[in-house]
Amino acid sequence: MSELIQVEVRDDVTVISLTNPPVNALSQAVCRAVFSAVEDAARADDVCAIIITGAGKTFSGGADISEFGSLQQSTSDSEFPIHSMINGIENCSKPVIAAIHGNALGGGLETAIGCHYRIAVADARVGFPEVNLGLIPGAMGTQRLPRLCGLPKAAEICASGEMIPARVAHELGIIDRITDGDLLDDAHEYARELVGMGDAPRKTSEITDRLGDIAENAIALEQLRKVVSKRARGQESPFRCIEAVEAAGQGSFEDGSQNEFRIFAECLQSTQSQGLIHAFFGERAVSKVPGITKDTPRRPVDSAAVIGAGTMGGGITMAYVNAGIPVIIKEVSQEQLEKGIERIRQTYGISVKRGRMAEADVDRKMTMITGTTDYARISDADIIVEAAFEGMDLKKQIFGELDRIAKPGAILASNTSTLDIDAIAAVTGRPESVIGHHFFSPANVMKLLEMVRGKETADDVIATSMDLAKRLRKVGVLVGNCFGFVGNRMFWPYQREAQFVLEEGATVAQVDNAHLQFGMAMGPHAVSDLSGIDVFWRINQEIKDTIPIGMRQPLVSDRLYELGHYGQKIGAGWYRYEGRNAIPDPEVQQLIESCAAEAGIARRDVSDEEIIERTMFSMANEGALILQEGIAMRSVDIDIVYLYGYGFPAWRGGPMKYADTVGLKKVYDRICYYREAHGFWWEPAPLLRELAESGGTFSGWSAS
Ligand code: T1G
Repeated sequence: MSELIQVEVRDDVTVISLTNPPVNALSQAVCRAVFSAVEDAARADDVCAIIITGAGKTFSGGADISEFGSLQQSTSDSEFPIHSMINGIENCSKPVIAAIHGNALGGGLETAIGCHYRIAVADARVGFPEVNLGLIPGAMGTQRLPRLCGLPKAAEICASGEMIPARVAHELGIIDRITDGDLLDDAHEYARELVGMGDAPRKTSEITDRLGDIAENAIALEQLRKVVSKRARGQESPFRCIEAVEAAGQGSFEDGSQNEFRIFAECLQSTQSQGLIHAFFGERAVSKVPGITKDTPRRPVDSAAVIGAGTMGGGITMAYVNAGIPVIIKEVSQEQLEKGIERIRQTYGISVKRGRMAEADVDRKMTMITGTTDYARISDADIIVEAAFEGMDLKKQIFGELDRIAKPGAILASNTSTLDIDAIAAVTGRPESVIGHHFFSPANVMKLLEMVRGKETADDVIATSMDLAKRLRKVGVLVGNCFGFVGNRMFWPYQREAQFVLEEGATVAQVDNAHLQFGMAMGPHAVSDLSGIDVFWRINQEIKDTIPIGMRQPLVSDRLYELGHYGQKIGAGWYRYEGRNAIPDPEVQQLIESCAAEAGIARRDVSDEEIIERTMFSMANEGALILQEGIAMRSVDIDIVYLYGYGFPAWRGGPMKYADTVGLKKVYDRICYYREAHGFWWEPAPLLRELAESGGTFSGWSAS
């Protein structure tokens, strides 16, 4: 008996339990062990049926993703033990039943539908999330699933990667039975019934009456492709899923399986899959902070206070309340307080209108929010999050007050997006309790929470903050203290170059469209209009004294500010707005050209390729400086900041992973070219030069 599975015979039924914690990943070794256990049971005279289940909290989270690097060179499915295991299960002469709790995902679901029958507890979930890794189900899932739930539905499940509740899966025909009792007892009962019926085990691969009509399927799949196109942003795997599933209705199971394996192998070797797998492990890696362990003390967070009921304060309040933590909001006036709380209620109301929440839920959450204009009322909060106007003087004044009233041990967090957390901490007598919690707007939706450690921030405050990110269902990334921290510090060169290329000849729409084609959620100028040109202007005022005299600065955004073009919120910025519809503005184009003429900048055609190089390589160069300064611990921390805070396409892995994919030698050479052409801003980071010369990568580099 291997330690990867447990096998026991109970009432002449062999029970095979996957015991590969934490998610019973189907490693090659697990697959081989299951295969031989099924063969043993098939030969055993005293065994009449087999149950396959998962030990611990789940059935199986799928094939072991960490093994894919070694599998990328595989060219035939015979090298994939998961195929042999599933085919061995299906070809077993005795009934094999999957008993599912927790999740049956990816290869886990493929194993379950390779079994002859499936029983699940009501709160189990099934799904094919391979698409989120840039893959498709690669163990005949695209061929068996349509045989259970019909081809269009199977394609939708594969292309979306969504988890399906067991009861829905039961209605679709993917699961045969739902139990509210003991899963294994009921699975045994099911086995006895099946054996008693005496029928040959039902092979999923031989079911054909659910595959439907080719022509009708083609129409449904064409519609699905249109839906997928709207959200794919350049990702290919959803379309490859549809391609593989469509083949299930056009030929034999064997042909469809061979076709699936071909597509799977192509996806496995794609840079998109490498980027998405990097993102998958990266999202989990960032929660691992050197020096912070499960034994590091934590501080309690059972109540919170938020300073400021504006857009950010309201969003932060909702994030806490959604996690079940009550909030007192402190504002300067009753009017501002009431306005802010009403905005929260209205935001919840939108979710009710969209069917995402019930009115009763809104009422319950609103009872968890109280307000005050008196600092004394928030003195007992476990954590106080300052979300006031982005100005250092005001933040210092607030933290001076917080230091005076907050109870001992309270965590004092600032939502500052760029300012010096050490300067803020220095106005208190408890700098060890001060930390940056930089939320991204809208704070109740965006998953990124940039945690900014000051030089005196205590380990228990960091540990508590990283745990709190998970409670708030955010991705917490710990970063160091510098202007703009990681996200916004890299966003400056990105925005700067996006403006310089306008002065040199590109149009606003061309720059934004080039970025949409790259896979960004929004172009840089649309982002500027959304965040507010006035917001960027104010932050620029904070840093303009730090920029050496004579350095080239963007010319147009300040002029837009002076003209009152603050962006989407006033209907005019880089674009004119009809509602949320952005329309290129000839007057802005005129302004760009006149600014360039005044500065003596010769206009020329600027290619999309140059636009992307200018913004992406300048960001990667800044990221290299951030790494060598220790502001980010690993390049993957930077990548995750950009995936979850800035709409960077996950299938590119993040700005540092993208640079690795391009090749650091090429990135370095192009930066040297732009240095010659455009001057100081393009000084190559020493770390980038070092890695380019040594053939290294950002993801392979570590500070130690
Ligand atoms: N392989 C390897 N490690 C995995 C894993 C997997 N499939 N799933 C999770 N882990 C690790 C994870 O990195 C973390 O490690 C720990 O387990 C706990 O994960 C042939 C090709 C299952 C819903 O895409 O969605 O099957 O950080 O924190 O919140 O067709 O994990 O502790 O060191 O996420 O309880 C398809 C991926 C694979 C599912 C559980 N399956 N996993 O969530 O735990 S490809 C997936 C998840 C495949 C076949 C194809 C979630 C979860 P560490 P966690 P969780």
